[in-house]
Amino acid sequence: MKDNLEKLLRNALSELSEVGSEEGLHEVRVKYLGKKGLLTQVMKGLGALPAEERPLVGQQANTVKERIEAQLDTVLQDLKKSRTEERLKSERIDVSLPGRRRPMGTRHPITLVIDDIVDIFAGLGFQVEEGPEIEMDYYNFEALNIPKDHPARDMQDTFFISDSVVLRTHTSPVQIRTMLRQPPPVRIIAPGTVYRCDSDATHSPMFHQIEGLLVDTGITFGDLKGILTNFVNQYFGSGTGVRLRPSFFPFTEPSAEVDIACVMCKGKGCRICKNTGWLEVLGAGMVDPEVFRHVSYDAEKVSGFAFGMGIERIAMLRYGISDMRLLFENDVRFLSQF
Ligand code: 2NM
Repeated sequence: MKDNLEKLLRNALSELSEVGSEEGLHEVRVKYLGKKGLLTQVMKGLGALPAEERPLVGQQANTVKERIEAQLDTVLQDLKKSRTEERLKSERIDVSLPGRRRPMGTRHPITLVIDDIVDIFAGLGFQVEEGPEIEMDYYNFEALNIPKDHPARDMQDTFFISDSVVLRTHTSPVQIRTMLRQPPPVRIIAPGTVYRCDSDATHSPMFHQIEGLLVDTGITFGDLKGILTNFVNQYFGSGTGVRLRPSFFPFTEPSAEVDIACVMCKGKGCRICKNTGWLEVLGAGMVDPEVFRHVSYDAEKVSGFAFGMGIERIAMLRYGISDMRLLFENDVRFLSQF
């Protein structure tokens, strides 16, 4: 019996020394200490021994059980330790690695056009002015000689906030506010967002304009033509053809529409210019004396010209964008190309 127990202990320890996993450890525990385990069976059989042998063998069996249990625990701790070490090795965080860089953003094509145009006019002595997008009816219409019954005020074109407050339909109220604030001379450019109740493939209810205003003594239509020709040559390339056609705006007299030779076909005629060879890019004119009266400028002493252009159309021409809606969807795959 004594030899039997010694052999059992040796076997158990030798099996434990080869265990490589917690499952394997569990198997050994069941094999020796389980309900039908080898040691359990020995202990159950103690009763059959002669009474004088029982205490010694019983004590020996207990010692064997304790040794096996202790070794089971040691092996378990070793397994846990090596598993932790492996995790620490494979999951090590190198805090000295550089961080992931976020991709650099790009300016929106509308912003690019505004910035470039503002730079050109800044070079011609114009100052940038801004004003509110929610505007008084008075500054948006009345002071600009757009009377109450004018079609531009129609519910179909204007977003009304109340009877007397609108979303500005152009940036002209910035010019009015500037003239009310300061005496002539004035030489300003007003870029910004404007709103019209109009939405289809070629109209967005929110779009962008740049308007300009120059007021001083002795300003003529020749100055208007000179400044705008200079701008067109800087922005669209020197030698770009420019032509003025008579037009009408309530706030200028005389008024003109400014065309440039088609940037795609250089005037030969193509799809972009609808075979005319020309593209309309600006509206302009000499400020109407009625506008000066509203801002208390003396139309006998000063004169001036003003102009305006839509940014979306210029951005499309400049960057060859075929669908205006791309400018408003803000798809990064589109925007990152600029
Ligand atoms: C345009 C065309 C012509 C314009 C006029 C004024 C003001 F305030 F001085 F009267 N601001 N902008 C103007 C003139 C705008 O846009 C097509």
